[in-house]
Amino acid sequence: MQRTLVLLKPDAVHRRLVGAILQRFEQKGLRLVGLKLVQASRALAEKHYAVHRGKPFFEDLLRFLTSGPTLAVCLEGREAVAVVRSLMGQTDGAKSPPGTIRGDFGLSVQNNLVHGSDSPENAAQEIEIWFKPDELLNYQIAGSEWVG
Ligand code: DAT
Ligand code: MG
Repeated sequence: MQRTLVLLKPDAVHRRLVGAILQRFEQKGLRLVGLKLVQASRALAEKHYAVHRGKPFFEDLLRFLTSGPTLAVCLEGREAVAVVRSLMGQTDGAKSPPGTIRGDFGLSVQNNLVHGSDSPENAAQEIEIWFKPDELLNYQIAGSEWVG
């Protein structure tokens, strides 16, 4: 079963959208494996967004991610990486279609509420950045034979 790393970024927490966004992932059938409210340090934010180092928006992006609480979420399920990316929508909220998280709740490019890993390899790395092994739970979820 595939795992992915989701972040509900500080704008989601400040705008009180955490419940609404998490509900979409749960309703789709993804399972919670880890959940943790984090005040990200600059070092953590730099590690997470290392691939964007040197881009013009990098410093603002770090300032944003360290500006308030982030809910780190590890989700598991069939094709979890691609499923999360499709529920999120496009990077720019203004271009993201209705029905997606960013399309329904966001207008900004930077303050786009949610992060989702873009490949299984990056998911494994990002889960390691945000969670210690004992913060990820293995359990049999009720009804899994119906959901997948
Ligand atoms: P995504 O979060 O959709 O995977 P990304 O990995 O390309 O997008 O970029 C990471 C984050 O950086 C993105 O969520 C918001 C910010 N960002 C990307 N492009 C930007 C831009 N042109 N201006 C400002 N912020 C940007
Ligand atoms: Mg990305």
